Amino acid sequence: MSRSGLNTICVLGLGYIGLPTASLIASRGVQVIGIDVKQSVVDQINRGKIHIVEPDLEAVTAHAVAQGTLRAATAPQPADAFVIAVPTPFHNGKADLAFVEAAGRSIAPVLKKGDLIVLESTSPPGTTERLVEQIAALRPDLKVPHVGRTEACDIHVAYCPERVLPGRVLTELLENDRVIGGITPACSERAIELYRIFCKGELLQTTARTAEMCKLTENAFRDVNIAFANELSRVCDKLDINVWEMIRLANHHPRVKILQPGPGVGGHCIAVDPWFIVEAAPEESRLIRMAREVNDAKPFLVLDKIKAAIAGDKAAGKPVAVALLGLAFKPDVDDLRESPALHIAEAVAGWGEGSVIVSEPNIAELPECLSGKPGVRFETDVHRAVADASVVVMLVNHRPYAAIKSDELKGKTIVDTRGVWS
Ligand code: SAJ
Repeated sequence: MSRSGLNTICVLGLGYIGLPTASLIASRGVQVIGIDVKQSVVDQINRGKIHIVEPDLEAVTAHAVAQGTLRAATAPQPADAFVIAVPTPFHNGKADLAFVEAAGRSIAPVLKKGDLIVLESTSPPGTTERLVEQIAALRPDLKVPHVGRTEACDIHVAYCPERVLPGRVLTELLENDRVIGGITPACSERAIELYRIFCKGELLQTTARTAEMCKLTENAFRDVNIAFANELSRVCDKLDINVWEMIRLANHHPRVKILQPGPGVGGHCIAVDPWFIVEAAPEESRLIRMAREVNDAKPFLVLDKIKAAIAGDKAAGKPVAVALLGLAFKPDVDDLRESPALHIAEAVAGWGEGSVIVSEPNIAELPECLSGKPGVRFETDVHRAVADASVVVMLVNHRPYAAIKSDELKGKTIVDTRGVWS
């Protein structure tokens, strides 16, 4: 029995956030039911196995399943708290909240007086308030909370965004501070009791709307800062200045901390979340939109450089062979989602110019969009990839590429999008 009275927690959505959250709460001895619409995911978790790549997660999940505090199912069951961690994709300029709505519909029948609902999915401001309206319509017998009112309610509802970095999810779930935005202050306090079960960071209380905007702002902040670095790389190219050296020097100023230019911004968060702000307030978010555009344009600039390098080799009568180093969306992960490097590789493979040697140390085989393409070869030996190429393109500075010596690059045309050899 936990002191908070939160004895059974139902976590909806067992993906990159829901599964680690469910496993961590269960590891504290609290009963957790993880819900996922995919039967295969549910079966796998009930066997103590996981379907995503995240350091240490399988051990924590397996232990929780073995000690009987974590089990998975396909439909919500009565619980004291419901944590919604389902995807909120962005399609054609609009946030798609269908999964949040489906989660609301699925928990409504099992809700009882005293329950807590927490939304964690990245959402446009106002989504948690709409979730309350949905619950109120489906369960008129329950007194729901209202913004700005303080009377006692039958259920509590709050928004608490996740802010963990893929690859460090368990550590960051434990240690990061959390922003907890209740529909009312009483809702925030109830949600704080839930996060106290496993979170060592500060639990910062605010409104649901502010917490929703705060999550979007964190990722838009990073996007705008990366766009600044990417814009500087264009400016410096034009003015024949080494952007990496220039940024290194500028960062010696005590109040300047410029991020690193790259081939573009990937992943399923930073390249997406700023659009939620632009959708909600298009006239007022010019800088945020512009940053997205600057970052989205970056892969095309890299492609122009690769094209020029190939043309140079052809003019010199050399047979064309392009080595593309890295496909993931950032260093030392296997995640190819929204990866600018992958988009670049697909485009180069589509040109049909000589041979294309693709290296990605974190995956076992080429993704479908590249495998079997004429002239494309997957090369697991980093040194051979470089040796066989006339043009070497550094797309993702994975750790194994540090073994490439400058001698190996002699006589080759280099396109370095990460400043590794610049
Ligand atoms: N990138 C650059 N230059 C840089 C830093 C990053 O080009 O100087 C690129 C990366 O190569 C990558 C993209 O940006 O393509 C995003 O990578 P990231 O490491 O900045 O962030 P993510 O997407 O792995 O995780 C982010 C984090 N948000 C912030 O740092 C504000 C994480 O804390 C969030 O929890 C996560 O988004 C999320 O789920 O929203």
